[in-house]
Amino acid sequence: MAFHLVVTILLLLGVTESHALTLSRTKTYDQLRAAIKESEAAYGLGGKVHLNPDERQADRILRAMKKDELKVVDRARPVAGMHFFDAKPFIENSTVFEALKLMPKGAILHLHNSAAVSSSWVIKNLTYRAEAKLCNVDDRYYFTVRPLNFCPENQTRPINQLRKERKDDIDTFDIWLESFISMKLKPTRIGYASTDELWLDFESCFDAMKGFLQYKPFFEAYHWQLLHEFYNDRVYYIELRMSFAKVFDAAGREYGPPEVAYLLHRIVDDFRRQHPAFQGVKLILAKHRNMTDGELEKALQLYDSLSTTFPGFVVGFDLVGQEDINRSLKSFSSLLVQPPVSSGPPKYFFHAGEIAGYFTEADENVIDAVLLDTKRIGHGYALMKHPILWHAVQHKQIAIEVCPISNQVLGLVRDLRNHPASFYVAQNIPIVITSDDPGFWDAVGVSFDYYYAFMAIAPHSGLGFLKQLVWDSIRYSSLSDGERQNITATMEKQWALFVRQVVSANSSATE
Ligand SMILES: *[C@@H]1O[C@H](CO)[C@@H](O)[C@H](O)[C@H]1NC(C)=O
Ligand SMILES: *[C@@H]1O[C@H](CO)[C@@H](O)[C@H](O)[C@H]1NC(C)=O
Ligand SMILES: *[C@@H]1O[C@H](CO)[C@@H](O)[C@H](O)[C@H]1NC(C)=O
Ligand SMILES: *[C@@H]1O[C@H](CO)[C@@H](O)[C@H](O)[C@H]1NC(C)=O
Ligand SMILES: *[C@@H]1O[C@H](CO)[C@@H](O)[C@H](O)[C@H]1NC(C)=O
Ligand SMILES: *[C@@H]1O[C@H](CO)[C@@H](O)[C@H](O)[C@H]1NC(C)=O
Ligand SMILES: CC(=O)N[C@H]1CO[C@H](CO)[C@@H](O)[C@@H]1O
Ligand SMILES: [Zn+2]
Repeated sequence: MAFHLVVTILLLLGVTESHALTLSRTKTYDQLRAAIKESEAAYGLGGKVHLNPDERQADRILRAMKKDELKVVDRARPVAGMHFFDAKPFIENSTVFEALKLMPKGAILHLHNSAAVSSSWVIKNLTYRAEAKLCNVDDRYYFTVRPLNFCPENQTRPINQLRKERKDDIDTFDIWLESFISMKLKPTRIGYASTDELWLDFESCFDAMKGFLQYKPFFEAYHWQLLHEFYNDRVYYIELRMSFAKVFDAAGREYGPPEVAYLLHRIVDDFRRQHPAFQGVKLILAKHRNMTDGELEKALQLYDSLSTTFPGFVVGFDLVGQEDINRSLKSFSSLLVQPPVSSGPPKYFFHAGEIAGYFTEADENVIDAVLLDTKRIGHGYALMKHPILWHAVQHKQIAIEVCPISNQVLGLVRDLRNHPASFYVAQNIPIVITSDDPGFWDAVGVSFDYYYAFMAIAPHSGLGFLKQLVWDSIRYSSLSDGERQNITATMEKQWALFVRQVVSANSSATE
């Protein structure tokens, strides 16, 4: 719309009553109102994206679908405002979701390997294998293959044997197994669990899963499935956070971090041979933040050697875990600024501000992340409270890795229409949409997170917003120039195909 209308709005918002009166005589109320809406849409994330004629048609169709869907439901309980555990069957029924599943999503930039694969696959596949065992100690259960040092041998049993004993009720048995690695099946699901309670359950899922991923055949099958689930969800590239825990094989041979990196590299290569459109995976070394200075030093040295051995494959460093009750980034800052390694500080991809506010130093982790020159911020949920930082983040083009369902499941926000990413979208602060740990909450891939981004976080958005998110996921990745060229070529083809699919699925909604 005409530039002078924008100027009018700005004047109107800043000027005196008499000015406003004059203006309202020259422009009708409705015109000004429409101009405000239009200017806001153009200002926010995706507002300046160019759409070709096909895309404009797909945009109209998507907006019509969205409007239908937001209108049809019970207005007191719109799906976009529901908790994912309750909303999932409705989302799966949605035509918007159908379209989002078809959409090529570029890159996934925030994902933890041991929580990435759907829990149902882990149960239906890994626990049915002969080597799978369950250890029970202190009222807790751990999947494993070989005896764990904290679990007496007489408390470790083959899962198939246990399952046989329940032959009358295998479904219940399998759901019980799944409850060790699914937040949806934990007691905290019901009621008003505190952050600490939710995180205890969440960490228990990682603890339960760990033993399986240390066994080479399981490690390989699991990561193959990971690539498969994300590729099926139209993801072409992944930056995967992992701890590089040791792996052992059937003969008892142990594989240290470099060999684990090599194993994964081979799995990805094999997958790419079968799926040439898939660009690949890069790894971010992610260690639990409950460390001593000495342990952090070792972790930084490990990163140094891995990134030297695997340049372009091991590309970053991160600290993970519940922020408010653990050490702050500031408490580590001198080591992080000047690590005791020859090649200088790593590229950082810090989790920071995944927090509602607990009045600890860790509340300010976002400040330290930016000072430590983080390339992206994991979650950045608390960024909204730091005006200097949102300007810095915009200026330095530090993307916020937004994980809507994760934030909901871990209790930061109940209704995703209230997620601070709405503010980042309105302010055109760069974000990417990603899924964090989908396997632990009965999601798969990243489409469910895109659903909430589109329906709850940016309810007035259309195809331009989605296009911006998808292309930004490549822009803010660690891909090299050559790799960028290749994935861009793939994405352009897939995107055009997607747009045509949307248009042809509904040619009636054209204007
Ligand atoms: C999904 O859609 C079908 C057909 O419209 C309907 O019968 C079913 O109840 C819906 N399920 C949910 C969970 O909305
Ligand atoms: C697990 O998955 C692999 C490959 O996806 C398949 O070959 C194998 O048969 C499955 N195993 C079980 C027990 O379902
Ligand atoms: C398991 O073995 C330990 C000794 O190693 C013994 O003290 C304990 O009672 C045994 N537990 C069961 C359930 O048999
Ligand atoms: C830190 O966290 C890891 C992962 O949860 C755990 O294995 C380890 O025991 C913890 N260490 C301390 C000192 O709490
Ligand atoms: C890009 O793709 C071509 C053709 O598949 C391949 O030969 C080349 O190595 C790729 N470049 C990079 C940097 O991956
Ligand atoms: C086309 O869009 C309308 C809403 O504009 C929707 O009701 C209808 O189900 C869509 N048809 C198809 C085939 O998707
Ligand atoms: C040093 C410290 O505070 N460590 C805590 C980090 O968080 C875990 C739970 O996630 C606690 O068990 C540690 O005590
Ligand atoms: Zn995370």
